[in-house]
This record gives sequence, structure tokens and C-alpha cells, in this order.
Amino acid sequence: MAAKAPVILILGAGANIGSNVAKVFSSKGYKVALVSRTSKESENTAEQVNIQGDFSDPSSVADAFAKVKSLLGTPSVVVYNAASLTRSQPAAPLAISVADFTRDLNINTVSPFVAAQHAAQGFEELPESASKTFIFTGNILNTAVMPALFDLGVGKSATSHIVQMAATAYKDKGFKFYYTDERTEAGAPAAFGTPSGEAHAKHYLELSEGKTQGPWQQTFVKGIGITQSRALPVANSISHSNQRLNNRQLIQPIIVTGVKDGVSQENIPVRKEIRTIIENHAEFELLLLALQKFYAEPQTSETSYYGIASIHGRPFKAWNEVQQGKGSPQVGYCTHSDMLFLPWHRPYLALYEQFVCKHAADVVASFSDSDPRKPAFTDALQGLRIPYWDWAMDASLPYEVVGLKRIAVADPKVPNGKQMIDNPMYTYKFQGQNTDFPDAPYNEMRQTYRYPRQVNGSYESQPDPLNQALRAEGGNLKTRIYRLLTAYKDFELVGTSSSPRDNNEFLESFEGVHDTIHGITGTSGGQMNFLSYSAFEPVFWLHHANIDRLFAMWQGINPKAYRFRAESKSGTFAIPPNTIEDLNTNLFPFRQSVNTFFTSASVAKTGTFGYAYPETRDLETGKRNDGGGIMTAVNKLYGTQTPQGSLKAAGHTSGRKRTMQKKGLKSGKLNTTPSPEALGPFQKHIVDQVTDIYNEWTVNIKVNRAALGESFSIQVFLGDPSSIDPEAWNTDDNLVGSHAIFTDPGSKNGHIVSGAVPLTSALLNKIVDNELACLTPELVMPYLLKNLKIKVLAVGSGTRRVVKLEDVQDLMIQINTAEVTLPKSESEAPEWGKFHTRLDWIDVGCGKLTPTQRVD
Ligand SMILES: [Cu+2]
Repeated sequence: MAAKAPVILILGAGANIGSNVAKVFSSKGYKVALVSRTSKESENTAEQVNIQGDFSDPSSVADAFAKVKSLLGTPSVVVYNAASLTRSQPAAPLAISVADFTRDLNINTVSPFVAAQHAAQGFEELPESASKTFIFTGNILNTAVMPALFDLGVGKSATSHIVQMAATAYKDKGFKFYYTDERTEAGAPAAFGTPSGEAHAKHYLELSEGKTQGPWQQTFVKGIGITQSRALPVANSISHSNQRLNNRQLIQPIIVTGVKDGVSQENIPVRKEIRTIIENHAEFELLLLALQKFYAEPQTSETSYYGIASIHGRPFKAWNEVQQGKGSPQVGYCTHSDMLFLPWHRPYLALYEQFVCKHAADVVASFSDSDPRKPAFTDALQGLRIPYWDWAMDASLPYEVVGLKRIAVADPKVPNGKQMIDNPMYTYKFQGQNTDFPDAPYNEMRQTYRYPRQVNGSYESQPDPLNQALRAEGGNLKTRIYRLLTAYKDFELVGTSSSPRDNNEFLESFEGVHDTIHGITGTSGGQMNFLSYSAFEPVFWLHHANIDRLFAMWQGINPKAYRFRAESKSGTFAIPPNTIEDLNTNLFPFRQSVNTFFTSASVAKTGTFGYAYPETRDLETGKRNDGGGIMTAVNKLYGTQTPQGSLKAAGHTSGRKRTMQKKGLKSGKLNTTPSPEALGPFQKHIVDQVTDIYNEWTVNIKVNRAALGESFSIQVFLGDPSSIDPEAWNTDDNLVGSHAIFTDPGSKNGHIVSGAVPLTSALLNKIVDNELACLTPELVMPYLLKNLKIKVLAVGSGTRRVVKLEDVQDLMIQINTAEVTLPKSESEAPEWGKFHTRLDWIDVGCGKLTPTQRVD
């Protein structure tokens, strides 16, 4: 037969949906067959036939197929649009008669089954290019229970099962089966108001034009359609309103799965350090191309980059239908200054990874089969996971992340072709005008910036000052992380900067160190410096993957210590203030299934989301279950350049021989531990030669998180900063280290947070410089009281502002020492013994007894 016009068969041809579908398909050149009880064959035309049929008798469906085939040909699109309902008494829905129930079930399920059956038989006969689409007009009732509509719901549920099964079973043949469900923007079922015939027709045409099976369940909104990625079609189309469906009515919300590609019994792919990924060209380019696609998704989609970033803070709207808590503040979902800080970010990163890898799969699929690079990219996809940035190992950011605005990557459309793209690691550019950001300066920034400065009224990132500031903090970061991994055994201490801290000993936390990275990368008004904006910045994800890794390593070292019970002080968008939280508290808005959320307990293993880290892979796959493997890695990565590692190694070198070499061996930065060679001549004055114990020195800090109503940095110096210009303090020679407070513009979340700045490396440098003889309190305390300076810088706005200490609410410091025994082997941690308070808590802000004023 010569090419004929395609045929659409519409079963149940009402005045609204049926006639609109007929009109739209007819305008596209289809011949139309309409079947209903009232169709009049006398009105047939050459383009449209009307067939009489009553679907309470399923055999009428077979008759209709036979007739349309003889009159117009085999239909390539079949729409089942008939429905029947016997209303029930909500209080006694089971009271309807068997006859009514049976008739309605015939119309709602048995006849659609016969239609699907005949449609599939017909599709077998059609040429490859034919549409082969079966569409069932459904509504919300396949998942929502409404007693008055009970028998219609039975029918919709059963038929949705038929559609779902057929969509899977016939996918490879190119047959498509869909269940549609129109909603209002608020997510309410449109079918119970006035379903839009036009919207159905438009959507049905799109489905018929699709080349392959999309999600079988098609929930759509008039004028919006299914706007997000077809893999997860539902929640976004109903995300624009504050009116929400309750959870029971939700269909196919976004479930956090992570990525399972490449996971087997013996292997879990690892997230790699960003510098390792950069070395593997296929992997890095795949990541860049995937991010480029991810960034291009419309910001209105909940699974776009913007949509996922906006879970963390701005624009403070419900995501994935998870409501604002009763009495919850107007903030994002992220849990900071809160015990859920570490576990919450784990499913958050897994969600991000899930979509990065989905876009990566699309990138790989877009390579032509003849492209010789395709196998390498296919390989890279198998183990692809998001990278982490190990700033404790090397605090600077690689040039490919921080310095390149444009970057060369493969062009999948041209075999062996290359293209220049905007580097997605460098910035995220917001789409169109953004009304989601009320706070200056973010309301006027059209992209994200790091350590920005203003030039002629516009912003620009400053890669070099950023890397200099990061490197200047490097020794401090390394020591802080090494302490957390080796000395801290209690999750309530490491988990958050605001845990109950009536102790004077362990005031550090992963969150506290994390804040410092936010503070530096976001210096002078970069997005990283404020909670509500930070997740839009690409470096956020690199940074948080590292925090998650350190958390996983800590869990491996302390296998039984992951438990807590504490109060959420400020609360989040979904968690009201003063909620008691423990391992079973829901990590909103991350769903584990349609109706359940992940908890700290259920995210305990990273394998749950299909990834591990180089240091924890053996633990996740069960190859070894002692913490030893991790501790060896920790010692190697960080330990060698801490006081413990360097003093240990210095004990093995023959110090005397090296005395002459000590000049030039200094690192240059006060917080970088001097090398074993430099420490060699002094080791025996510092470390007890019998017990291997030395004094580890710390400045502990407490401060009100809302002290300045913006993010700020507390900087510790030995001696005054050499420059009067605070812009230069980040890299000042006398800087020991800084502790950042990471909060929101105008934040009133006033509770006390704490942190710790290690002093030992700086003091060791002073010993090497012959300014101090050893680490005993008799010598060190007078030195500190004379030289220790605390400075506070507000870093939120465009310029760094020095704040008078008395204007910083609740700023307290304390100095202590711990008796630390050097590690005995490469696989062991140093031992932290007795603590001694050397300067008890003083209120720095009151101006009394401040170390800067007190001279002993
Ligand atoms: Cu963060």
C-alpha cells in the first residue's frame, strides 16, 4: 500500500477531551475514528468516521477496531477516554450494587484492556515509522483514595497497572503506553473541576510524537505540561504553588536513589578527588558536559541544577511537596548549627549526583557510534561519581575550577570534534531575571562569584587572592581535620558547631572547619558566604563532597559512635525550632520512597547511594571492617604534616647533624607545621623522651552565631597583623588561623557556636625561629598573653570590615593544652590525654582581661 494518512482511534468521544483530541490530530493529517454510544455513522466524512459502541460491553471494542480497520486502516494512535462512576456514600462505599460495580469496571478497565490488546496487535502490523501510541485518560485516583469515587478509583488503578506493565513489556518494540492525569498548578486533580480538552489534546499529540516510551504515568498541568526531565516527571509540574497535595495523594515524587551504575557485589565506584578527575580527560570532560546540560534545565524544574540548589536556602519554598513545618522559620531545608548537619547533606549530595550522572548518560548517548571516543566516554560513565575537593590535603583550588572561564571539551556531535564551552566549574549563570533573591548583593549578581571584587560596578571572581588565602589557611585546615579524625570520638562533638559544649576540651567540629571554607571562598560577598545562596555556587558541591567523605572516614574509624540526641535550636524550613532530633529524625525533603524519608540511620552507609571514597571503599564493600585501613590513610594524607607526625619523624632524624640546615626549611606560613628536619634539633626539648608526650596548644572560641547579622571571620594572630589593610589579613605572615561563622544576611538565629584554632604549629615555628624554647606553659603562656591577637572581620558585604571586639556578642575565648602521646605506628592515632585549662573563658567583647590587653 502507498503511504496512507495515519489513523487515530478515540474510544469514548465526549464533547471536551474527545473532540479536542480529534481536532488537533486531524489538523496534523490524521484520519479520525470516534467511538461513543451516541455516534452517528450518517455523519461520516472522508476524514472522520463515527462508530457506535457501548463500552459496558467489552466486545464492542473489538467491533470498533474491526470497523475502523476496514474503513480507514490500522490505528497508530489509540486513545481510551471513556469512564463511568457510581457515586458511593463516603461512610459506606462498599454498599454499591454488584451490577453497578461490574458495569463500571467493564467501562473503566475491561474495555481499556481489550483496547490495549487490539492496539498492540495492530501496532505489530504497522511500519516502523508509525507512532504506535496507546493513551488512557486517567486521573489522580490510581493513587489517591476518595471513598465517594471508589468504583472509578478501582477502575483507574487497575488500568494504570495494565498501562505500566505494557509500557515496560513492549518498550523494546517501540510501542508506547501512557496513563495521563491532568492537575491544576496547585496539584489538585483537574478532572474534578473542568478538565481541559485542549491541554489533553496538546499533551496527547506530544506523546504520540515521542520516539520512545517516556514515563508511563504522565501528570501534567495545562499550559505547563511536563516541564522537567522525563525520567521523573511529576512533582515539578505542580511545584509552583504554595497549596500542596498531601503526601497520600502524591504521585511519583522525586526519590533519592543516588547512582547504581557500576555497583556490584565486590565493587562500589568511588568519588574521586577533583585533581584526580581532571587528570582523566574523558571523565573530566564528561563531568563538564553533564554539568552544562544540568545547568541548562529550566530553573522552574525541581530537578534542574537551580531547583536542587534551591533546597538548601533561597527561595524558601516547598520542594518535592514537602511542607513548611508548623512554626518553622522562613529559611531553607539545610540543617546547619544542628546535629543533622552531616547526615542531611549526604542524601542531598546523592540527589545532585543522581542528576549529574543522568545528564552524563545523555551526553554519552549523544556521541555518534562512529566517534572513536565513544568507548572511552562509555567507560567513564560506568564509574562516574561527583568529585570532592580535599582542601585539607591541598587547600588551593585547581586552575580548571577556579581560573578557566571557558574550557575545551569534546563535541559529541562531531567525531573527534572539540568545542569551547562556559566552564561549569567556574560559575553558575542564573537564567533570566531572578526575583528569588532579595538580599544585596545577590539580588544584582547574574552568576556566582568567588572572593569577588567590584570593577566599574560589576563583580568579578578573584582566583589568585582566593588561592592565596586558602593556602594561608592550609596548615590550620590540615591540623583541624587530623584532630577531628584522630582525637574526637563522640559524634555529638564532631557533628555540629553548636552541640552541647559544657566541656572545655573538644570544641572543634566538621561543621566548624566547613564554615571556614565557606568563609574564605565567599570572602567579600561571594555566594559561598551565606547559607541561603551557597548551594548555587559550583564549589559548594566539591566542598560538601569532601565534608561527606570526612564524615564517612570518621564513621569508619569510630564504628560504634554514630548516635546522638539533641535539640534543633533554630529549626529549618521543615523542622520547627526546638525539635528533639536523633538518628530516626526525618531528613526532609529527601524521600526514600513515596511516603518515607531518609533518616540519619538510613544514610549511615554511603553504599546506600552507590558510592564510596578511596579511603572507605573496603569498608563499604565489606573487604575489611577494622578502622585501620582508614587511619593509615589519614596519617599519610594529613598526619605527616601535623605536630604529631612531624615531631614523631623528627625523633627519628638525627637532629644535631641537621642544625645547620634549619634555615630555609621553614614553610613560611605560621600554621604550617615545620618539617622534621627543622624540628630535629628541638625535638628532645618538646617531647618527653620517655613517654613520647608533648603539649598540644589550642585557642577555643565561642560566639553568638547571630552576633553580626551576617557571616564573619574570627582571626587569630601571633603579633599584630603586619598590614593595616584587613584585605591583606587572610595571607598575613602572623596569621595563625581563622574560624568562620557561616550564617544568613540579617540572621537572628542567636545561639552559641564554638570552634578551635590549633596553636601548636605556630608555636613550633616560633621555636624553630628561636623565639621560644619549648612548649611548656611557663614559657608559652606569657608569650601568648603578650602576642596573641584576636581580630573579627565581617565578610558578608563587598568589603571586609573590621569589627570592634566589644561589638561582637558573646565572643569568648579559652586556651588549653592537652597531653598528647605521639602515634606509635603508621596505622595508629596519637593519644589525647589530660587537658589543662591555661586561660579560662574570658569575654573578649567586654574588653576585660583580653589577651591583647593583658600583659603579665
Ligand atoms: Cu555548607
